[in-house]
Amino acid sequence: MKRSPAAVLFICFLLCGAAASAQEAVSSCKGDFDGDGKQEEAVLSRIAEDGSFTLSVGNVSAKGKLENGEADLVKKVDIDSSDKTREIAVHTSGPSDDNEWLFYRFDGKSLAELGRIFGSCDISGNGIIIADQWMGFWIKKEKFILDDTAKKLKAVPQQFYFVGVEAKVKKSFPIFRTRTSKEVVANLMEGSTVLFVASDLSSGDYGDEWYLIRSKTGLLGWANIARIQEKVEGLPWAD
Ligand SMILES: [Ca+2]
Ligand SMILES: [Ca+2]
Repeated sequence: MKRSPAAVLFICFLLCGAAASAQEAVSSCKGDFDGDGKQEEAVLSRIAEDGSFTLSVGNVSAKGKLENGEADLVKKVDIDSSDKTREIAVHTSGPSDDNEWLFYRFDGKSLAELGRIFGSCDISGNGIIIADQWMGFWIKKEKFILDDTAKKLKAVPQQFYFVGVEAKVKKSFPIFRTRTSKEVVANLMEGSTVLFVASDLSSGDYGDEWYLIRSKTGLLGWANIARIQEKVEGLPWAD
C-alpha cells in the first residue's frame, strides 16, 4: 500500500506524540549524587499507570516499578551525611495517600536500587531511616539501615511494635499472660479505658495480630485482634 507524504508525516506525528507522552518527565531534582563535586540532574519519567517509571541521571537510566501507583516525585535525600554520596528517592502517594518510596544510589556509571519503603520516611542523615507505617488504627515505626557493602536498605525488625492508642471496653473480655497460654490475667471492665501498648505481628497474617493491653488497674495481658474488634470501641480505624 502506498501512502501519501502527508499521511506518512501524520503517522510520524502520532507515533512521536505517543512516545513523548509515554516518556513525559514528571519530576526532576539536582544534586551531586555521586559525590564527585559536580551536579547531576535526576529526571523521573512516568511510563504507565501501574507504577512503572524510568529514572535518568546524566546518561544513565534505570527502570523501576512502584507497587502503590503512578510515580509522582523524585527527590534528593542524604541517608548518611558522613559520606559524600546523596541518594535518590522515587515516590508515589498511591490511591489513598499510601506513601511508597524506592531508593537509588548513583555512582557515576550506574544506578543501584537500594530498596523499597512504605510509609512516611524520617531521614536525618545518620544512616538510618525510620518509617511511619499505618496499621489500620495505629502507626508502626519500622527502622531501616543502609548496608553500604550490599548497597541495600535493610529492615531492623522488632519483636513487638509500640502502639500507644487508647480505647474503651464495650464488653468485658479476658487478657492473657502470654499469647499461647489461656492463663487469664484480668477481665477488662466494661466501660473502662484501656491502653494498647504493643503489637505482635510475628504471625505475618493480617487478622491474627496480638496486642498487649494495659487494664485500667495497670495490669498487662494479651488479646487477639478478632476479639478486640468485637469488644472494643473508639479505636481510630482508617484505611
Ligand atoms: Ca556528581
Ligand atoms: Ca551521604
